[in-house]
Amino acid sequence: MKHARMRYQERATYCKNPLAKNLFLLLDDKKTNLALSADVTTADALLKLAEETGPDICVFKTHIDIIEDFHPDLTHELQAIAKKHRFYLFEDRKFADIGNTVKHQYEGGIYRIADWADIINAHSLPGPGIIAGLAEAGLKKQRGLLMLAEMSSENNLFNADYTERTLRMAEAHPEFVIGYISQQKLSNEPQWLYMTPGIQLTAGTDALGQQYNTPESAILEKGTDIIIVGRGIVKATDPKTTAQKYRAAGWEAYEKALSECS
Ligand code: 5BU
Repeated sequence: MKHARMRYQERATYCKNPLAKNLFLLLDDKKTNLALSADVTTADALLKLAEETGPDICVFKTHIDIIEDFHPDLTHELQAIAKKHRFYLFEDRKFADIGNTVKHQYEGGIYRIADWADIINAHSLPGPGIIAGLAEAGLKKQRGLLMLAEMSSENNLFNADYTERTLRMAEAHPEFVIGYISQQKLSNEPQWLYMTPGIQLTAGTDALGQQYNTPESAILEKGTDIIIVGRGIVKATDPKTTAQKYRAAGWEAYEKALSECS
């Protein structure tokens, strides 16, 4: 099914969260809807990827707890690269506890995620307290939260009712929730951003249940906004050139979606 399409910059006018607004504007300005999932395990590899792919991405997604030689300077350096190449930092932490605990996990510990990650994500499973807890730490720093509404892995336990209830929970916090991690567009309200993992240039699976769709399938057919690509780029012989290919595929799908409904 094709979805009526509005330009990202027009969507920005509907956002109640300042970061969401700026991110939508950046997409059209920089002409990229590619997020890199930087799943590497050393600080040097992480910084190298950020430098190499920075000019071609809108979001740099981390799993900061897989970095073997983490040091607080790393996040400062990442922030400097993000500023230079104009992309946002997204820590894919998938918070999933009570409000009080997630607030500590977000602000404190070794990683101090709230100090450097523009975007974080959370499961709705614990109920709305998780959003309230994260918002207490994130709102004052102008951060944004994505709720996990669907996952890409096969035989996951998400279902239509859970997704629907996740949407209701998010809709009650438009000042902090900026959108969803999902496999498809889920609402007709233009303010919500959809970021989609499980993307490669060829559809397929990995050996551990990951399921891949193409950029065109996500952006054009399923109506999502940003493609998240990990191994498709990170494991390529030339990540920079490969990122450019994904960028072109994602952008072409967006332009095609716009032209099909104009
Ligand atoms: P890949 O190498 O492109 O398969 O990496 C996908 C990334 O997205 C990886 O960091 C996952 O943790 C993340 N991910 C996912 O694959 N599927 C999901 O539903 C969610 C996150 Br939520």
